[in-house]
Amino acid sequence: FLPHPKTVAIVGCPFRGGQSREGVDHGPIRLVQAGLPEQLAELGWTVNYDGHHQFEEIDEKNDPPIGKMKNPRLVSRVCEAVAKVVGDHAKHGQLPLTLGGDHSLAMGTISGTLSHYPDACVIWVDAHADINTPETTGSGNIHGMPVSFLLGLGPKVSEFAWVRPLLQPHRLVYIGLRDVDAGEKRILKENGIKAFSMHEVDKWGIGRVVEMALDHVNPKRDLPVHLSFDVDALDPSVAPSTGTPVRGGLTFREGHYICEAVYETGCLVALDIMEVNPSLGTGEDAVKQTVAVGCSLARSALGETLL
Ligand code: B3U
Ligand code: MN
Ligand code: MN
Repeated sequence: FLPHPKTVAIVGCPFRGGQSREGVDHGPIRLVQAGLPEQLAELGWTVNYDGHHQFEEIDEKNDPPIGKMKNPRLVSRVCEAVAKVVGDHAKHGQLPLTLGGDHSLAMGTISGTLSHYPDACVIWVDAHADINTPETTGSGNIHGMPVSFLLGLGPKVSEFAWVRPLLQPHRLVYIGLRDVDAGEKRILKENGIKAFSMHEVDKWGIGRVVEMALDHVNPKRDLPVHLSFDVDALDPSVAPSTGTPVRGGLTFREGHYICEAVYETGCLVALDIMEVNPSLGTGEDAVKQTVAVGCSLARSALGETLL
């Protein structure tokens, strides 16, 4: 059985504690100001949006690193709260659309999805694998680690004990990778995790890649899908205003095709649009372009068609 939500619940998450650059906490407000709620209503969705999620503040001096992890208590508590909000929307039959904010938030959003749909699969669209453990991380930024927590890899960290490792490696697939750390490559191999890097996109084309990705995580197209889209998966010429742009990314159409094809399965139950940073990129045009792309990716995943 698969639910077919008619209501989208927008979860604005003005959060940047999973990385060090300022501005990504202003991503969600810009997406909303650009008219995303109205655009989704125009597509026929009932839109449940009552302002951004409010977070507890933890001062940096009260949140020293745990091992290499930066802002660990802040990230953990915010993600735990987001997991509850996303899980509650799912329980009420609504489709949570989380607007980031940095990608550490997906530790919360995917935990929330799995709390209600334990057999959900995850399509992670990103330039990065975000699968470092607290031991393999070079940067200490938790937005490079959420997947390892969801899979239960790496050492147990008591601050993150609330994260249930409910995601199984065969229920996860990546599209768009091109900046993966050596330790992450080892983790992907050791756990048999399927990933379509930009090499495979070039080789097979986006149509076959998405089909192969779905065949891997959802062969009968009967499992709920959580789509977690980091806008840095797109080429920096398409989405310049993001914290860690990497050249050689998805084109505008390739990014939208992924969203359209996932919508067509009828299996989508949750969506994240992450890492829009309106403080970055060269000028207001770059910001407007990135915000507009974030909105149109969301619309495509929620049923906007070209014809
Ligand atoms: N793998 C690096 C870089 C990175 C991950 N995610 C983003 N950047 N956005 C790290 O910090 O773990
Ligand atoms: Mn990411
Ligand atoms: Mn990324």
